[in-house]
Amino acid sequence: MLDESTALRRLAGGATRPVTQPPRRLVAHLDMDAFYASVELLRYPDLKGQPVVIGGGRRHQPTVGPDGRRRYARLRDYTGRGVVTTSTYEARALGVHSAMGVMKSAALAPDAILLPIDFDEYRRYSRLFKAAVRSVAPQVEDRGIDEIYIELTDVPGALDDGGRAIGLRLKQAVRDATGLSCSIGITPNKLLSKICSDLDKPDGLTLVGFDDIPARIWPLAAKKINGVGPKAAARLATLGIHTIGELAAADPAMLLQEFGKSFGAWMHDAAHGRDDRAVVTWSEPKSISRETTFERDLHAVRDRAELGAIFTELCEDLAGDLRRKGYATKTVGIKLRFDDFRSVTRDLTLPAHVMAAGDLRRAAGACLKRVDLSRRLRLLGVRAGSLATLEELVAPRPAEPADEPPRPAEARAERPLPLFAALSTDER
Ligand code: TTP
Ligand code: MG
Ligand code: MG
Repeated sequence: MLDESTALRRLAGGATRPVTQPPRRLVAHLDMDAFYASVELLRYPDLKGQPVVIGGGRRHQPTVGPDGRRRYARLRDYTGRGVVTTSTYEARALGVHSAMGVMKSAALAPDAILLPIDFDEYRRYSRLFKAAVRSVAPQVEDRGIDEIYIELTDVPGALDDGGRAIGLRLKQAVRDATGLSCSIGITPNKLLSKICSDLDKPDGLTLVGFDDIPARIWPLAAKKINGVGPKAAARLATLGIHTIGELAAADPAMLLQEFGKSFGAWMHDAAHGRDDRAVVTWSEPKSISRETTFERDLHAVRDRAELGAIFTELCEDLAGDLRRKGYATKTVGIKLRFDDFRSVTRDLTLPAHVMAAGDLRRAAGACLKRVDLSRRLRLLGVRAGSLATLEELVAPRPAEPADEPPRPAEARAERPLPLFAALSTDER
């Protein structure tokens, strides 16, 4: 935590620091364009150029008519509570945006096409584009399904032209591996690159150096800074601060007073394009979870079978996530949301790490027994916490000659370790 005099001293020093600094560092932020929608367009290329919304369920799967032509669901026919995950730029032009209710989007774009969400496919493409980037520049920080930071400083030649050549190579690598376009910002730090990847979407490449900050960054809305959320932006607006430039020019002492020492000082630095966070190439997830909102509210007794099937499927998906990422869990939790929007969570710590769907299902079921289920449910989620990597859990093996072939999984499964028991059950 910064004390006030240090914070002010830093700000005073910062305010007079010249903005012309040679780019000793280059960082890229890469974000895929209309990601889920673009992945869908790869399998339905006939939809290119049309307004398409991703937010449906299985019943919105396209069908093939007797004439051999594909039939798509239209927004106007939608009823339900789904939300738009994303949409093509053509749909966005009609006012549709992420997180909007599908029914609301139908009022804006009734003829737009609705496609079901297929997370597995988006995850597959996510892995593909990240691997393509790593083959060009290995220092990658994962920031979610469709975006990453890339440290370019040590990539040979990257600094020579402000990052243009490496930026073009990254875009080409992503396109070759996936057929998809992305937008990249390349600047001296993460903060500026995150802003810049969004400036020329889709298929953009935006290079900004410290010298360009007044012309390129200061005219933008303050909320374009990642970390200035809607609340802070609204508060800034009441102070007459709308743009990043106005924020940069604001009296630092006033920012500290209005927003507290650390957030106030951070906002001042951010408005001047200062950020020295490293690109973090590896981190352990704290937990992995899956959840689903039901098409209609379900009751624990009256809809027992349906609820049970969804519950089992969530545990199977979660087990798949754990297996793919190489983790086992010792704390299994559930999250429920009732028809009155009240949420509850329960968790259970197990005697040993598990990763099989059946084990997750049993533990989650035990959690469920501890909840009053008289109200109907809107949402159900399952969470795996206290994660450990499989390497961490493997007991030290007796020394083996180096040339002995690795033992098959079945042989290892004979060990009396709960983890291996879980592994073998899961693979059956
Ligand atoms: P974004 O990168 O925010 O959006 P996008 O890739 O669809 O479009 P853009 O070209 O503007 O980057 O999010 C990536 C994916 O995450 C998006 O395709 C769908 C999903 N998503 C949601 O499910 N809900 C949301 O509210 C948002 C913002 C995204
Ligand atoms: Mg995106
Ligand atoms: Mg994104």
